[in-house]
Amino acid sequence: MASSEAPQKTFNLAIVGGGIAGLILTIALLKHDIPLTIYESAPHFGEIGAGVGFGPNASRAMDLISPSIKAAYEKCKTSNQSERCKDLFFTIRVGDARKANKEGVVRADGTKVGETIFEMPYTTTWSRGGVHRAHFLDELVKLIPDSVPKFGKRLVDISEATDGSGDVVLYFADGTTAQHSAVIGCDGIKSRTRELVLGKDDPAARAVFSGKYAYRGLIPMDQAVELLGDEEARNSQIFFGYHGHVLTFPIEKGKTMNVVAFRSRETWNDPNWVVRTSKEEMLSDYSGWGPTVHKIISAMQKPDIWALFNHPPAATYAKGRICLLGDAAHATTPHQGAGAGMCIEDAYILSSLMGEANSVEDLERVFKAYDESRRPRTQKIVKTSKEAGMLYEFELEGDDLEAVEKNMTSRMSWIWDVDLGAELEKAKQLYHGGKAKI
Ligand SMILES: Cc1cc2nc3c(=O)[nH]c(=O)nc-3n(C[C@H](O)[C@H](O)[C@H](O)COP(=O)(O)OP(=O)(O)OC[C@H]3O[C@@H](n4cnc5c(N)ncnc54)[C@H](O)[C@@H]3O)c2cc1C
Ligand SMILES: *[C@@H]1O[C@H](CO)[C@@H](O)[C@H](O)[C@H]1NC(C)=O
Ligand SMILES: *[C@@H]1O[C@H](CO)[C@@H](O)[C@H](O)[C@H]1NC(C)=O
Ligand SMILES: CC(=O)N[C@H]1CO[C@H](CO)[C@@H](O)[C@@H]1O
Repeated sequence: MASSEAPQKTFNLAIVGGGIAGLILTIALLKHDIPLTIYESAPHFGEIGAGVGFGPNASRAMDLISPSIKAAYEKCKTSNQSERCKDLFFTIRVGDARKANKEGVVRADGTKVGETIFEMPYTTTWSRGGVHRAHFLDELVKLIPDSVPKFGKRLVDISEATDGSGDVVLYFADGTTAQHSAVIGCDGIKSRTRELVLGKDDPAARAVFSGKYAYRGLIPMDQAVELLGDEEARNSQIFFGYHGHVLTFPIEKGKTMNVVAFRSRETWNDPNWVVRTSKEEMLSDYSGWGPTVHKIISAMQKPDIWALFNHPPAATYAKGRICLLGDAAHATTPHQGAGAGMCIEDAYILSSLMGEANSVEDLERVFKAYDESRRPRTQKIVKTSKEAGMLYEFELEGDDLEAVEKNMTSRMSWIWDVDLGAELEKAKQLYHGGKAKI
């Protein structure tokens, strides 16, 4: 896909990890004619069969990187809400019966458990919505030449080349090595690259339990409509409660209702972050909740528990010729639906800066400018996402529904309405040594 007129850069990059971040970054760098190789530990590219949602300006970022990414996204978009709800992020309800009085009423105006408290609109009409992860990844893979990825390559270490070039040497678990001008770690929440950038003893090197876990499951839409009615089943809902909240939204073009049911606990000791559970265990976790949530939980197929971890803030995303991007840099809880969106923004900014670089001497300056421009916004996502989870579970503003609504309706705009063009201008000024205007 590299155009033949532009001369290739004199440097050559290694990308570690071929998830959403690694693939989008690759497509973005190829647009700038930058030679690179992806090293992926798995035997092939792959994602899980769950949904992932993108906010309005994440789709704008795709368009800015490449219309073909945006096209892949539009092709895979699966969550179609009804005409009335198409501009709503979520409809908010109270799911926990312990919030209600004897009559089942949760608010002075007579609103009952399970009924709408408020609707949370998007603040812009840019394209947004969920995709099936595996389908989206498959579409991205089609945009990458076969010569770019190398599979079965688990990175274990990185060192500086001894030939005086300043290059990095990557060491893989299969005993092979590779030499590149620089490396970008897109190796996800359990990133080895992150350990190498921050140092193994840095407490920020590894993710920590966020205090919440989630049951994830699917319900065929016909059954969901039978249980909840058309309006509630086909549109995105959040049910708030004490130390728990439940999310439902349509996927697979409205054929399936996706459920993510969250609960809180202090610690997570199982070395596995995803464990099988039983329906009984799940139901007892929501005793005290209202009939709607019980119906949803009872109907979930094949429930898994996912422990939710996130990264403590890293002091930097770059060290010498190594740099972190996506979850490797800033893995977050999912409560603002913005983790994957941040990967795309990262890829846009880093690839555009790379496009300005002429030689290997420029690479460290690119990484520095990228780090400075992306770190504050992406670390704010991790922090506010954790707060959002607490807000939905009456742990931030308590169970004062007015305060909860006020907080919720004003917390997403800075994520959705970002002016990425202006962000890039600031990053370019940092790169070229000028003082960034805030
Ligand atoms: C429950 C849940 C729900 C979410 N929902 C949303 C949502 O609705 N919207 C949203 O925007 N975000 C969401 N997110 C966040 C989103 O899933 C992530 O931000 C995104 O998938 C991260 O992509 P990535 O490419 O950085 O990492 P990953 O997808 O983890 O990819 C890392 C890749 O690196 C490879 N790898 C790992 N280690 C090595 C190594 N040593 N050597 C070589 N290769 C290696 C892995 O095999 C993998 O392919 C959610 C997250 C969770 C947990
Ligand atoms: C979603 O799209 C499907 C297929 O295009 C359609 O059959 C269905 O009615 C749509 N659902 C809603 C709620 O608009
Ligand atoms: C929401 O709560 C967070 C955390 O307490 C706070 O920083 C923020 O200012 C609140 N927002 C509003 C609009 O109340
Ligand atoms: C509401 C909106 O569209 N916000 C921003 C989305 O991103 C574009 C481009 O970066 C901005 O111009 C918009 O202001």
